[in-house]
Amino acid sequence: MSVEKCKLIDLPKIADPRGNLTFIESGRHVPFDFKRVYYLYDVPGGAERGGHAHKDLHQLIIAMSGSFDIVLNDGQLQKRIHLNRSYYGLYVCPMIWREMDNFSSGAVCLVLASNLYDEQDYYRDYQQFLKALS
Ligand code: T46
Repeated sequence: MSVEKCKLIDLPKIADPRGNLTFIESGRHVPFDFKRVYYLYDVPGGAERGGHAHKDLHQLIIAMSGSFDIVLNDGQLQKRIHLNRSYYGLYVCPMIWREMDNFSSGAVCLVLASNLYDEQDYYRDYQQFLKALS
């Protein structure tokens, strides 16, 4: 798995003078079926989240409101991505270390995940993550 596999997905957008609408169908607009939705909000200025990798989980990360940065790292390559549109989703494949920072005031980060929450799926120690890669 490499950072190159993580990509921005342009989600369908129905433009309307009454307000725009975006929809996501499991397995159709994202390259996996999702079983869980969670969101980060009320993130204080200067806070950092993430700091882990997943063994098997696929995720789509969307800036529903406001903006933030995600740094993706596959042990070799590192890429910083700024998310600030609710019609773009960042697909993150398994075995990618991610860190999130630079949250704007009022930012909401929505995540679609391919599986239910399982702490056993996490690498929360960077050295262990690197060891697993090698
Ligand atoms: C990721 C980034 C974007 C649950 O009980 N259920 C859940 O579905 C989640 C995601 C978390 N939790 C518990 C586990 C921890 O006790 O909530 C607490 C905070 O979780 P964590 O430190 O993993 O939060 P973040 O914001 O650092 O990371 C989360 C996701 O875990 C991760 O998959 O990619 O958001």
